Amino acid sequence: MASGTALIYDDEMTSYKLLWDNPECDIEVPERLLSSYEQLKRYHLLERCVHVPVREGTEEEIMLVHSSEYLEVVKSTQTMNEEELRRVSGNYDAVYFHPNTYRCAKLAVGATLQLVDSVMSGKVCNGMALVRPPGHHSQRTAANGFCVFNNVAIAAQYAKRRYGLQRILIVDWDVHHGQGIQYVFEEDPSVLYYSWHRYERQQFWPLLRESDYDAVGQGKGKGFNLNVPWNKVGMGNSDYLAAFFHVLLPVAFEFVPELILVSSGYDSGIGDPEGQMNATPECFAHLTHFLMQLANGRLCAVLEGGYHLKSLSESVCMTVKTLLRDPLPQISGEMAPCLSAVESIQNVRAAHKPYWKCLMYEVPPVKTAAAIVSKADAHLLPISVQVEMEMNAQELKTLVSALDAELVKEERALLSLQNVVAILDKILKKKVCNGIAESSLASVSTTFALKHCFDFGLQRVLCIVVGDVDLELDLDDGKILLMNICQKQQTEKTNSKYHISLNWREDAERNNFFCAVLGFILPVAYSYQPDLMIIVIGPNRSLGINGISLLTCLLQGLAESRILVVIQDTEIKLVQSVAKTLSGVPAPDFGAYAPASQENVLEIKRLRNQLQQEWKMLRCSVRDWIFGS
Ligand code: TWS
Ligand code: ZN
Repeated sequence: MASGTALIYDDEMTSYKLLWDNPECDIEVPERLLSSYEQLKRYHLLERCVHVPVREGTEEEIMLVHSSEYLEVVKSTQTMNEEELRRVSGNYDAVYFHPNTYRCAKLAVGATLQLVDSVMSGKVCNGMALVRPPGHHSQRTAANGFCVFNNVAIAAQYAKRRYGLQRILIVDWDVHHGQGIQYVFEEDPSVLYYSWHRYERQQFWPLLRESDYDAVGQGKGKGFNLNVPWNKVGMGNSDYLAAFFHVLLPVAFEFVPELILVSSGYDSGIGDPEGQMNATPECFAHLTHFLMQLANGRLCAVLEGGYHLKSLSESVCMTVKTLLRDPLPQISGEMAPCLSAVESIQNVRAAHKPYWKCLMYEVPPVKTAAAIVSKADAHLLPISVQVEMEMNAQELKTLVSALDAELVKEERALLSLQNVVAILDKILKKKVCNGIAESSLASVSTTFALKHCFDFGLQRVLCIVVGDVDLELDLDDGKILLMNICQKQQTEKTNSKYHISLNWREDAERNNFFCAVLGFILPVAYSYQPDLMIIVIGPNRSLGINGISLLTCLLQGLAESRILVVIQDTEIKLVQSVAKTLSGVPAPDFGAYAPASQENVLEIKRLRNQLQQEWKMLRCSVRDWIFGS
């Protein structure tokens, strides 16, 4: 087995910088390379490495990932004046060009490929390339986030071509999501991409939905994209180690990579102004050490971000020192991952469960989500319930306008949708099983939710309305079965197969709702076989909290337990009880059995007679059976 560590660096890559005032870009400075290189010298690590010269990446190599049109754009910046450079830079997000950028970007690609060649040829076992510009954000036709050519993505394509590799692992420990790498290999099962990143529920740059844990890859590449989104800042050594132990390493050992490429950004380290994380330089030694146990030790680390010069250079040294097989430093801090980290880890594991044996017999995903008006009440819900933020306003508008152009214009209506859409979306995408949403206008939000369901491709939705909520629905096609449980006799409406009114008056003395649920609602619901259920609780409800909980409890046998409960009037006791039931706690105690009132019994009898032709599970006598069929 090869030994030795390559170090690839050329000070020509410090020859470009930001030429104008732009606070968004002024952190990406030549000193990042200089200080890292100086620190390697100071620790006498440099002299222990094999020095490999850089070269330019060729156009053919760059075009393994990028389009020729984009290559021409970058090439054209060589001869531009400042004004032209500013204009081109402005076409991209968080990017600046300098006349030397093109040359350096080619050197960064070439340095990365030199490293791959050194490792693959057996000249060395592993190594690091200190390069600028970084690469992981850049895309087929776009520069992005200081990145011009995608050094690591090009290296993976190159290694596949040149060395016939079938499995490459890319570990992106930079604090930003390398969406550029994700896009290149999304459908490619031969490249496993792992990234953790500051995400904060999509509030952190690059603000992408596809940075979340449920982006698992596409087509043949499903299962080969691992995103660990950090929803809080301040993640430290134990959080990073936990993500390695419980997500990356089990999957990586099952994947059996032939080569590891590390998108080695150190803005995930302590002190970095971008990352705001807490991992100490020693942590990178441990991360490196774990990865060295895979792929026969064939590991290529390629610099990405890192803006706190001291933290950056110390962490670079820790990485190189470990590659050189020095003993590992002690890792500091209490060894306990924080709750937010564990939550992210659990979510990635659940999302990847279908694709990896090591995750298969594991953690159930979060079952219940709640979106409530008063966030201060969140602590009153069972701890297993995931409390959602309201949906991002822009995302909501986009979603709503696609289905209902009029609705978007009404601020109040739109607001009432926020919670409902956020939870429904989670249920439809199977991120959670069921959920509760408070909504100020249950009629508007339920009507919209139903539209959204059918747009998503559902066939049958059972909608049970308790209280006064007017839904404007077309109920002829059987895609919705609407059951209205109300107090007042609705004289003008007669029951039809898909629109049923159940007049029910709860008796304060006796809990007798069993009679309605067992004798009517469940048999009809089971006959219908819905693929989602929506329970809407409006004003003037004729059912108490216990009755609503019982209903919710027993309906969980249908639609794979997919239930959305929409509650109009903020009522924490009700939310609490329903949340308990949805998360699996048995129905509340009803006290001693009491038979239903005469009035209620007659109502159920009337409905059964009326509808048993249509809903055959209502039959419970031979007479029903013979005369009904
Ligand atoms: C780093 C892109 C703030 C928050 C998020 C400087 C202002 C600023 C610039 C763009 C940026 C930064 C990377 C990529 C990177 C921000 C800023 C993004 N950007 N990628 O304080 O390192 O790996
Ligand atoms: Zn970064």
